[in-house]
Parts: sequence; C-alpha cells; structure tokens
Amino acid sequence: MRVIYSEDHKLRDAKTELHDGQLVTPFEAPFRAEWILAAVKEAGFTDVVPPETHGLETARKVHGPAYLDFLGTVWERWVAAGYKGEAIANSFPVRRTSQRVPENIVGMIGHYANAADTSITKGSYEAAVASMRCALTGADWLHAGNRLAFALCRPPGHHAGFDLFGGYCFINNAAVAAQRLRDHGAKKVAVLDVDFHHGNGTQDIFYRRGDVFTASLHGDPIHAFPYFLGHADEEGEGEGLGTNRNYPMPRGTTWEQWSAALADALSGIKDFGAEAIVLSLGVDTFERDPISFFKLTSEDFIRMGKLVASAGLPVLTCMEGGYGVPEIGLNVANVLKGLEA
Ligand code: OKP
Ligand code: ZN
Repeated sequence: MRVIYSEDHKLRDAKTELHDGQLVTPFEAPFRAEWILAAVKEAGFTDVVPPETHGLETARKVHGPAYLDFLGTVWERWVAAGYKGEAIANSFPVRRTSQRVPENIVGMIGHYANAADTSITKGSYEAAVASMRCALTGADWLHAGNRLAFALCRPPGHHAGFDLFGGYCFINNAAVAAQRLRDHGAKKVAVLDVDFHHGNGTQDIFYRRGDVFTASLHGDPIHAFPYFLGHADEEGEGEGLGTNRNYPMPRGTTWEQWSAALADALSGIKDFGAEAIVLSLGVDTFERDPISFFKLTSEDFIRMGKLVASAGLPVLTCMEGGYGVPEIGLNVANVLKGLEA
C-alpha cells in the first residue's frame, strides 16, 4: 500500500464553520490528517510519499473552468471587497432563480456554493490543489501496475460538484482520480463512496456518463446532510442511466445492514465491468463520530476493507470524512489492513 500525503493540507485551517446556528471551530481541521497519518504509519504503512506536481488538466474534465477560476480567486476577491472575516456564502440561486454568475463576490460565492458550512480562507485553494495531487499521484501508482494506494486527501472532495463547493469540499479528488484512470486507458471505473454522507458532488459529475459507475452508502438524506440528493431512485441519466446507485440508510445502522448494501454495490461494480475502484473513504460511519448516526465499530472497518478487496480489483482509496475522535486514525488503518489481507 503506497500512501500519498502532502503537508500542504495545513494551508486549509479555517476558523469558522456555520453549524447549528453558531460559528464553531470546523470539524474538518488539520489534526484529522495528522492523526490519520500517525495511525497508518503506526500500523506499518510506512511507504509514505509526497504527491507529484500535477496541474489542473484532469480537474478541468470534471469541473467547470469558471468554477476552478472562482476557487483560485475567491479569497483575493473577498479581501479586495474589504471583508475582514472568512468568506461564507449566505445567498443562493434556488427554485425559479437565474443561474447567471453575479460579479459581486457575495453573489458569486453563493452561486458556486451548495452549503454555507464551508468558510473559504487564505490557503484553502492551495490545500485543495495539494489534496487533488495526492489523488492523482495515487491514480498514477495504480496505472504503473500496482493494486493499492491510499491518497490521504485533505480537504475532502466528494461534495464538490461540477461547479459547486461545500460540505468541506472544493475539488472532487476521487472524481479527478477516476478521470485520470480513464485517461490512462481504463475503459470503465467505479467510484465507491462509503463516507457517512452522500457523495452528491461525485454523483453530479458522473450522472450522465456511462464510463464511470458511482455508488454511495450514506445516511438517508431526508435526515442527513447533504439533504437534497442521495435517494435510492437516482439511477443516472442518458448514457449514465443505470450507472448510479444510492443506498440511503437510517439512524443507528450497524454492520449487518451496512455490509449488505456494500455487497450489493460491489456486485453492481462487477456487473458494470469496472477495471478499478476509487474508494471514497470516510470513517464518519463510526459509532462515536460527532456529526453522523451510523454504528460501525473499529473492527467493522477491517471487514469493510476485506469486503472491498474481495472484488479483486485495484483500489485507490481517497480520504473523505471522519471527525473529532481519536479512533479516526485506527479506523482508516483498519480499512487499509483489510484491503491488504
Ligand atoms: C463532509 B464529509 C455539521 C453538519 C453539516 C456538513 C457535513 C459535511 C461532511 N455542521 N456540515 O462528507 O464527511
Ligand atoms: Zn462525511
């Protein structure tokens, strides 16, 4: 298992997250990557390398060019407007509104946001690019003939859509990696999202494409973020019809129900004919995660890795969520152990 990690994740260190009516210290913070890195090394995964310096060529195939320009310039625009705090969206294009991009930065940030939880700060873009580079370097490691890589991506990516940020995500690392595998010649690729939250960004990006299968296991969006996507009847459209699968599950879901969904998703991936799996790994399905409501145990994460490995495909794991508790590192290391078993 090659591990790809960049110190540049530390450039993303926001002070605010709009959470339950208060500005709190963000759940998605630098300690997460530090704890995960320490635990995977401790577990014996010591082949840790920095990412290669990739540009935005692959990202431009899964994100809109104007959106990427926005990400790269939003902080300087915010500062130029004279605002002293972090950049937070508070006004959004919704039903019966125009999709024209405002020139005003408050309008512009709202246009490109799918949630107000993600404050943008100096360095956030640079960290997001470093995170994307970890995923791309992992994809290249698989292309070189290896079967397993772990991109320790931070910030995460799976809520970032074609032209949307939010849910702590800016660039969809897993989507960029899947695109890279396609560009390297894989005819079909799957993105398997086991984060507690629905992978709305990944679904958005590939919804009309028949070459990338997307499956997500998550808290039912009628009860959980991201609320507006992730239902079981979302199956893809056009060329992509039948290539998106959602497994919304209720509060208190344990390994028994969760693993049945994973087995079904994996059989879909096999039937589809994927040549590789990009695993969007959030460990916020853990029983003591502070913002989620599933009940997986640390042992279950070993089982998870084994079950994914049983598909017999190369797996690029990209870090997504998992918050607050010291066990996030152990739980990630356990998935990697299971994948190698
Ligand atoms: C990102 B990932 C806490 C709840 C709402 C959005 C959660 C984003 C999760 N304020 N914030 O999928 O783990
Ligand atoms: Zn999550």
